[in-house]
Amino acid sequence: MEIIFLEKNNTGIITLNRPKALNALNIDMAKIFSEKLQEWNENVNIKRVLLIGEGKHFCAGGDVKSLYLTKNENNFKEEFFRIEYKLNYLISQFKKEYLSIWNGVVMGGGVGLSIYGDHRMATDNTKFAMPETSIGFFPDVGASYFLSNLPKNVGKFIGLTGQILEVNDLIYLGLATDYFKIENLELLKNNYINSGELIRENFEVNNDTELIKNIELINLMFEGNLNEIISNLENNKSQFSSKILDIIYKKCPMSLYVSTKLINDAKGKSLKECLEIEYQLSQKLVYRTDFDNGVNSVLVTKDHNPQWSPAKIDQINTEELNKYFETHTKKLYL
Ligand code: QUE
Repeated sequence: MEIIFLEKNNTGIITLNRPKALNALNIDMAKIFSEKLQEWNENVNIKRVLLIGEGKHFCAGGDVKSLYLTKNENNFKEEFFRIEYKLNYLISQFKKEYLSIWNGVVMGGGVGLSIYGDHRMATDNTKFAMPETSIGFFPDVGASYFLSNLPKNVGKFIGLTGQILEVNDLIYLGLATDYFKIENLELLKNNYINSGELIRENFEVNNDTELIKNIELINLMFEGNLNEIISNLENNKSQFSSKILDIIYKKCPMSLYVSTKLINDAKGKSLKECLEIEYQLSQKLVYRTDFDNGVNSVLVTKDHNPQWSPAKIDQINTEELNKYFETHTKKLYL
C-alpha cells in the first residue's frame, strides 16, 4: 500500500508510503486519503489525525512524473489536480485536530497536505520549498493563499526562487507551528496518539538565517510585478540580490510571470477562491511544453538544464500572460 491508514486510541494515523519517491502523492493516494478523511470527519471515535511520511521524508510533492508520463490519457491531468486541490480544501475544513510531522523534504503537494491542519512540527532536518517554477508550473495547492498572506513579500520570494527554508525560517514565518527534536519522534507520535497531547520543545528562533537577515531587502525587492522585481534586483548592488537574480534567471519565464501575478492577485482572497483560480491555471500550464521539459529535466534525465519557451523573461507579453488567467469552464466546485 502506498498510503496506510490506522485507527489507534481515537487517532487516525495516515502514513504516506512511497519512500523511494520521497512519498510523492499520486492520484490513487489522494483519492483514498480524501475518502478516509471524509469518513473520519463523521466518525465519533476519531478525535484527531496524525500525518507522517514513511522513511526520512514527509512528502516531495504531487507525483508530477505521472502527469508527464501518462500524456493526459483519460483526461488524467484534469482529474489529478481536481482530486488534489479538493483534498487540500477538505483538509482545511476538517473538523478535528490535524497534526503533520515535517521531517526531511516538505515540498509543493506535501505542503498542501499539511499547511491547512492545526499543527506542523518541524525539526532540524526539515527542508521546505515551493519549487514549481523549476518545472514550468507555479506554486499551487493553495499556495497563492498562504504565500500572499506572508509578510514583507516573502511569499513571492519563496514562490519565485523555490528557496529551501529550514526550521528557523519556518517557525519565524509561522509556516511550521512547533519544533521537535528528531530523537524524540517516537515519543512525540506515541504521546499524541495515546493522549492527544503535543510535546512542545522550547525553540528560540536563530535570526541569523539568510532569509531573516535580508527580510527588509526582500520586502523592497519583491514589491510589484515581475518586471519591477527583476529591475529592483538588477539595480540593487548587494550580493544577496545578485545571487537571487541568478537563481530566478534559471527558472521558467512563464512560471515566473504566472506565479507573480497569481500571488499578487490572491491578496484578500479566500482559500476556496485561490484554489479555483489555481485549478483554472493548472489546466493551462500543465499542457505547455515547459511543463514536460521541466519535469523531464528535473525528475527524469536530471540534467537540471531545461530549455524554456519563451526562453527569456522579456519575450513574454502581457496579452499572452492574461490569456492564462481567463476563466474557462473547468471548475472545482468546492
Ligand atoms: C519541482 C517540483 C517537484 C519536484 C522538483 C521540483 C515535485 C515533485 C518532485 C519529486 C521529487 C522526488 C520524487 C518524486 C517527485 O520534485 O512536485 O516522485 O521521487 O513531486 O523542482 O514541483
